[in-house]
Formats: sequence, C-alpha cells, structure tokens
Amino acid sequence: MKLYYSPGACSLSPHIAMREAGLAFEPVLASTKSHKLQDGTDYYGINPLGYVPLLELDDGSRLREGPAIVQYIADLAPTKNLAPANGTISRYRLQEWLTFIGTEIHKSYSPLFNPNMPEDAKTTFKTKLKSRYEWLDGQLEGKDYLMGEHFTVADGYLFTVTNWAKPTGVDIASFANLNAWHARVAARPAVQEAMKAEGLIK
Ligand SMILES: N[C@@H](CCC(=O)N[C@@H](CS)C(=O)NCC(=O)O)C(=O)O
Repeated sequence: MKLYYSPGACSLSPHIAMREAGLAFEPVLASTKSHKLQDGTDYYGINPLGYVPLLELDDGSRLREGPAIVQYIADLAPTKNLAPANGTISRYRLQEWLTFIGTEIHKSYSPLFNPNMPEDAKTTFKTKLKSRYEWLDGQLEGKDYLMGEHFTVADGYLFTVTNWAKPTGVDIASFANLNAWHARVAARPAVQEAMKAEGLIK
C-alpha cells in the first residue's frame, strides 16, 4: 500500500494508524503546497481533489478521506484493537468521534492556515475551537483515551489536529485532561515513529 502524505498535515493520522497496526506501507510525500510528488509528478493526477491523505491499495485502487482510511487500516489489523468490531454500537461511537473530529475540529482549523482569511474571521474559528476543546476536556475526565482504556484511530486523528493548536494560536493551555491525553498519545512508540518519519521531531 502507498500512503500519500504531507508532513504534519491530517495525513499524520493514517500514518500513525499504519504504524500502530504494524502494516507494511510506502509513505509517498505529496506536498500540500506544491501538489507535486518528489519526482515532479502532478498530485492532481493521483487525487483530482489535490488533498492528502490518500491510500493506494495493492490492487491499485485508491481510498480517500481520513476517517474512512483509518477505519480501513484498523480493520486490516483486528488484533490491535484500533477500532471496535464492525456492526457493534462501539463502532458507531468510534464513527461519532471521527465525524466530530473531522467536522468540528479539523475543518475549523483549515481557515486558520489560509493566508487570505481575515483576522476577525480567524478569531471566530479560534473561539469555536476553544469551546469544542473545553467540551472535549470534560469528555476525557477519568479516561486514558477517547473511547476509554484503549487507544483507537480516533485518538490518532484528534492528536494530529490538536498539534495545530500551538502554531495557529488556539489556547488550550488550561485544559488539563486534554493536555495529559495529548502527552499520553505523543509518548506512544508508533506515534513517535510516525512523527520522526515526517521530520516533525528528532
Ligand atoms: N476531507 C479530507 C480533507 C483532507 C484535508 O483537509 N487535507 C489537507 C491537509 S490537512 C490538504 O491536503 N490540503 C491541501 C489542499 O487541499 O490542496 C479528509 O478528511 O481526508
């Protein structure tokens, strides 16, 4: 399998999932700025929408959308408990988390990276993000991970987007449960490996 990624982008989430799952894959750098691969190939020819992540399966077919990709990866390694079994209410709880992270958190950060977005609009998104994180902080009370004692692909996704708080100026310093959870996820060997491989840490 090939995972198209850009360092520190939301593609870090499936990258973490791959390493947590212990699956063999080829990471392929597809810069979100140039939309070109390192050999100059136009990334729009691979994903017409231009964004990462994208997973190319061994049969050459391609899967888009982070929440779908991480569930696909989790299901390839069922013994790793990265997602509850399909058809169970717990699986819908995971999907509830992935949808929340994608629509309420991830896509509220996107305007903060847009140089053409006016500052007052950015402030609106920062305020929204802070209120979502305040709620999340309460949800993490007494829990090691979002779904309880086990790390799931939802933790990898929330970790990935929460890494953007500092560079975009979203103030999450006062959220003790959230910060303890973030440190717990950051310390996982697979997360360290993925971040090192993307050049985000040494
Ligand atoms: N709906 C997509 C959105 C992915 C997305 O926003 N990717 C960003 C990086 S975090 C990107 O590649 N941006 C560059 C672009 O859109 O050209 C998903 O959830 O996978």
